[in-house]
Amino acid sequence: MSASSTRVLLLYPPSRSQNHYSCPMGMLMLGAVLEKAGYEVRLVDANAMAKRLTVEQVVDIARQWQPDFIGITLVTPLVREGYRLASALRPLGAKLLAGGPHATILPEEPLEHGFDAVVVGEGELTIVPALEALSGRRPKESVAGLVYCDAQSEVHRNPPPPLIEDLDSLPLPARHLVNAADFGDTPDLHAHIFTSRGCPGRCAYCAGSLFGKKFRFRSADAVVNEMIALHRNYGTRHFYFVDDAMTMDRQRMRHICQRLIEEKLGFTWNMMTRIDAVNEELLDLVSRAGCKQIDYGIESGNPATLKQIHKPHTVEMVRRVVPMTQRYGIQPVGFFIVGFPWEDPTAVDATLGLMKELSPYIVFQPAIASVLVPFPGTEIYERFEQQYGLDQWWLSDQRSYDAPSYETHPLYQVVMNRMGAVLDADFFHYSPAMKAKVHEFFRLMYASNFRRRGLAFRTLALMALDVSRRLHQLSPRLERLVFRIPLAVRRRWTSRLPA
Ligand code: B12
Ligand code: SF4
Repeated sequence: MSASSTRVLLLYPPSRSQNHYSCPMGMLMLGAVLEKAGYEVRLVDANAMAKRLTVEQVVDIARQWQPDFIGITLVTPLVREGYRLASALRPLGAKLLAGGPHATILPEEPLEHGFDAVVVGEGELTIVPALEALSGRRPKESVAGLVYCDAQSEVHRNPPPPLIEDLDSLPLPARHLVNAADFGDTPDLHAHIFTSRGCPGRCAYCAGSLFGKKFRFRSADAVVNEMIALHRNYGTRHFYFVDDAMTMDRQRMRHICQRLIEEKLGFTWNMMTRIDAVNEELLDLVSRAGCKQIDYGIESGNPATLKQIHKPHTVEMVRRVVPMTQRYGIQPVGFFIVGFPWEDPTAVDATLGLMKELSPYIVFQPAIASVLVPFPGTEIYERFEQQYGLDQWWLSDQRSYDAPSYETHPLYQVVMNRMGAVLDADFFHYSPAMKAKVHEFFRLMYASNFRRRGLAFRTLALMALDVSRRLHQLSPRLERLVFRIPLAVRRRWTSRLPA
């Protein structure tokens, strides 16, 4: 089987909660590497905003295209869908390869769920040798990072591949493989850029072992050149850097900014970074270079919790950095987590207190992981696995979670993002008082964020959420009855929106 006649389908499994307005970067990187090696590649993201696909629809696409190999990205929240997809694809006869964060943390697991092999860690250097090994053109034991079963069903785990030191040597993401219409043709379609990998942090809840502890980065010139090319090819003017902590190397960050300023490119951009990885001089510079938003993982207002989860910042640093960010014309966005197993409602009050203080400056970002999720491979998981029976929760019906939907959850839980789902999973057996505190935490986020949308909207929206919660406590059926008409109108309205 030569590479030129070989078809590879790369898939991202379906989910109710993910709504992608751009194609996942990992698929674009692997697509580029495979094309360069002569393979025919197709990318299917089942969560593409304007073409959300079910497992059955993905299988239909595969049946029609008849790939020789299918590569599936596995992230923990979607691993059950990933395995369901693998079983449904199995009869088509293509070899199935898994990769991504979950596959890296638990590489043996996908082999028990229909995959032929697993690639651990960064995929760019491994995917081509892995496909060659799966088609019998090279010995499997020669591929670093490959995990597979032999004919006797014995699992072999080759040594991990070395981290890619020279990130500039990687090809640019294969953005031409993306069908813009699937993602709603938004201006953000080609806005994502990765500029670095790895984080030296050791946050107790973070499943970030994929790219290692060493901070590696692309050169400033490679980054700015990619921005210019994206502007030229797709008209992108606003960019999102997907790095975990973009500013870890200040010298490189200065070079990126200096070029953006000197060449007067007029681009704007958002990034994520750590509270301890910025200072006044840097904020001034990034602001002049077009930075419009910085996402910070603040996580807690409780000094004892910050210490226990090994956050490198203090509450005092947060109090200084957040308003300072806003002073430089950059919107600070904050991620918080509540529900650590050692926290009681009083401990959460410390976080609520900090959030109230910050609310004039910050936009809060509610997310699934805003209520602690014990991801495998994290310190939290290791510490509390026994005590809370967490073993393989991601495979269980009771503890799996996805976004609540209007069919299954009350209005207030659906609107308040994913809170309902993680509370349903009840990883840490919260008391009713703790659940009420978690509700207060989400309500505070929404009340603060709604302020930007005007008094009338804020008052009505908060009233609807409070009524929904009260009614649901009295009787879930009553809540459903009261909100049936407004929800039906909403459904009708959203179904009229263009696909
Ligand atoms: C951007 C991002 C998102 C975006 C995705 C948007 C999009 N269009 O892709 C959004 C905001 C939607 C998102 C959501 C969530 N995310 Co997220 N996200 C990221 C982030 C910051 C960057 C991803 C990225 O682009 N990386 C760069 C590319 C190049 O790397 P990659 O995708 O991992 O791919 C490489 C390898 O994994 C491998 N690979 C990947 N797929 C495959 C497939 C095959 C066949 C092979 C061989 C190899 C391979 O090769 C690739 C190239 O080296 C990562 C952190 C990180 N630094 O990676 C977290 C991360 C992936 N997210 C994570 C989590 C937990 C979430 C959320 C649950 C959190 C939340 N906030 O609620 C939700 C998931 C919701 C759900 N129901 O699934 C975790 C996953 C942990 C885990 N155990 O699975 C990560 C690792 C963050 C962390 N440190 O904990 N996320
Ligand atoms: S700083 Fe961010 S990426 Fe680094 S370990 Fe902590 S949570 Fe993970």
